Amino acid sequence: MKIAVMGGDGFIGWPTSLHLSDAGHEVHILDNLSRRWIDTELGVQSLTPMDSIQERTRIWHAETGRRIHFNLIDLAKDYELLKKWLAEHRPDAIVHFAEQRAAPYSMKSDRHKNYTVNNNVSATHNLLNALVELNLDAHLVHLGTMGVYGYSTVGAAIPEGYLPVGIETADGRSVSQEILYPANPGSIYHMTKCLDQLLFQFYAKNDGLRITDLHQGIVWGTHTEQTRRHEQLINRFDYDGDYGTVLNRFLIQAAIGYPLTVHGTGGQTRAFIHIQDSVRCIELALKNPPPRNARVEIFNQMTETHRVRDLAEMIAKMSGAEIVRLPNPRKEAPENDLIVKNDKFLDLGLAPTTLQAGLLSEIVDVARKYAYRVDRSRVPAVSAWTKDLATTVNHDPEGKRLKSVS
Ligand code: USQ
Repeated sequence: MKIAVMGGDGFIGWPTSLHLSDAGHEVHILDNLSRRWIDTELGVQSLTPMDSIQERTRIWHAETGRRIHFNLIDLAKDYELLKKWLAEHRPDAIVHFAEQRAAPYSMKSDRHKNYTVNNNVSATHNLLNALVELNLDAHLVHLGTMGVYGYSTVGAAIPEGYLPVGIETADGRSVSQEILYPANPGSIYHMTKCLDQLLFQFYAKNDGLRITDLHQGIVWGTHTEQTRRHEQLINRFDYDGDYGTVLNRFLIQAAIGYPLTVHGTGGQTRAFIHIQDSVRCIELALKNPPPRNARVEIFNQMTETHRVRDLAEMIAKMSGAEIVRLPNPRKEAPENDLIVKNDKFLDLGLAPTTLQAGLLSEIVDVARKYAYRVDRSRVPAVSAWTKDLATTVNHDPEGKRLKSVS
């Protein structure tokens, strides 16, 4: 297949591009390199040293003889350029990662809220709009999030996108219907993925576009089969308070002798998936497109659920790290249960990579190797969801704040 990977320079976009190229597909990355600019804005860098996208693709070609093409295009701002590229290349499928993906970054300030909404919603809409305009029947696979469902305890499993409901009609009959599971976003970032869902519903219904939305959990790990092949193919690895995600952060913290930063009681339960499974799921979704004029296909892309404090305890036991409970900068339920259905990927043959000591210590080893690149003052998460919370989350990185709550 000829596949366009929108956002192919990012944390999942890059290993996905390698995985698909390795499987024999013709891969074209479209990316505006915004993630690299955000690093500059925040004054942080990936724990792992990352080469330019051009250098990465050059190394991949030298190693494997396969080419990954790179195009500097901003989906949100360069609609005409995007349309021109799609008209010229007419890909069979498109994987869409080209969105700002960090909840804390999206909540940093009014400017970051605007940026996240404008960027994410415009990128998705421009893409859909161009597909219709060009009469291009490319299967669109979008990276959504488990966060569209919210994490409230309802005592029943979260279905894969659609919820069967019974409705009583005005004349007293009972009718049943399947509706999109009620959206319940916990951040501006998560809200943009809820808006994406509505755009997909409309374009599938109105124009018959073939769309798959992957509701992914928190990704952990750094290497995939392909990124291991050469030092310069290494994936990015975020540890800072905005872009680092919980399990990877705990592992890096353990490696550099920093207390594990549990927010609140650590009673938050979340869905997780290893990055190797993430790229496999994307390939499985690409191989199984919905027919034209069908409803949007939705998969829950996760393999297990864990409570934040259990993860911290497991890593503390494994590494001897200390745990601290910090005031939570987020407005979220302090404790929740989470049961999620993920039968569709299992039925398609996904064999989940679960949290095992081997893989966890591999990540600690990567973190130790590059520990000299860590700026410890960027570890605490200080982006607060409300002004009230901002006053409790002070900007005293590492020192007094950590000690006072331990
Ligand atoms: N947390 C801590 N300590 C930390 C960091 C986080 O206790 O040092 C807690 C947070 O308060 C939260 C939970 O861990 O309760 C998860 O936070 P996270 O930063 O790992 O994940 P989140 O902000 O939800 O976002 C990440 C990705 C996002 C993806 C989402 C999937 O950045 O792109 O969509 O995971 S999900 O969480 O299932 O919605």
